[in-house]
Amino acid sequence: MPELEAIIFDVDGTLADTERDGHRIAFNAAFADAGLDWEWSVPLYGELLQVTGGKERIRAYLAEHLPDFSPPEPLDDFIRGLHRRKTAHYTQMMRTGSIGLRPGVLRLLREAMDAGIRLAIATTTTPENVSALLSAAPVPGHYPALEHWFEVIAAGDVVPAKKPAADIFHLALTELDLPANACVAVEDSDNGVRSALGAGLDALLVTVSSYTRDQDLAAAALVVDGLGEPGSPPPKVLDGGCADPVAGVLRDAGCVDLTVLRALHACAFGRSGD
Ligand code: XBP
Ligand code: MG
Repeated sequence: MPELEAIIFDVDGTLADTERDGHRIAFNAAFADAGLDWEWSVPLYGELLQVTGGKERIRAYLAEHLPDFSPPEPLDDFIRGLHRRKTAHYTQMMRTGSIGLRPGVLRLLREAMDAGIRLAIATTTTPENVSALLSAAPVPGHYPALEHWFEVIAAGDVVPAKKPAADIFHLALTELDLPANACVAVEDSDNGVRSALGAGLDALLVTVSSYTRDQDLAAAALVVDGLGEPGSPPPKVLDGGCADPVAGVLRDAGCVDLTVLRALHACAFGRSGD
């Protein structure tokens, strides 16, 4: 069985809790720019998140909530234009650093990079959004900008089908030139779980986010409420097929670090765990 060689991260909800106070606000700002009185509230947006991808989400909203809406131009063009505005608002917000990385993310990325573990991203969001988030994240002086820590950034419309399809994780694996069993994936949502497992990424860690803590995520190898930080209360184990064997390692480590990810990897791919 291969050693752990790479970690593939989702972005929204995983690296940063961007949906409620980032994407949602940007969608509403784009609607206002277009003179539309649509307002995606916090609970409504939670329902709309079942459809991944911003353009797909607008289309699904229209079909479900405004079936009689008649766009001022062909629907595809209208949605594309709205979404372009949304991306402009979102990237502007991210550039001002309005949403930071989740606790423990920078620590874990740094530990992985220092240990020679390769880093990748597999996300539904638009590539500009990833760049804006990562380039605003503060990193220690001698490290390059966070964006450059990731060898592969697979994002947005580059695959035929977005999550929960497995395409974006397949693409990340192809670009890494690694088999799924040499990787750990980190996700936050049920759509992400289906996508990662569909690509054979059984060593799947889920860190639940504000919109996903009530979802059924039990198919993942380990579900926790965050990565945690040394000196803070350890993450709570919520679920997962490897929860029992890995919980002790997590307790000893006090936070999700490389020892925890290696134990998860060993459990998921059937080694005795060393
Ligand atoms: C994230 C998403 C994204 C963002 C919007 O899903 O669903 O669509 O909400 O991004 P995941 P765009 O975390 O599972 O990848 O508007 O740029 O499409
Ligand atoms: Mg996500």
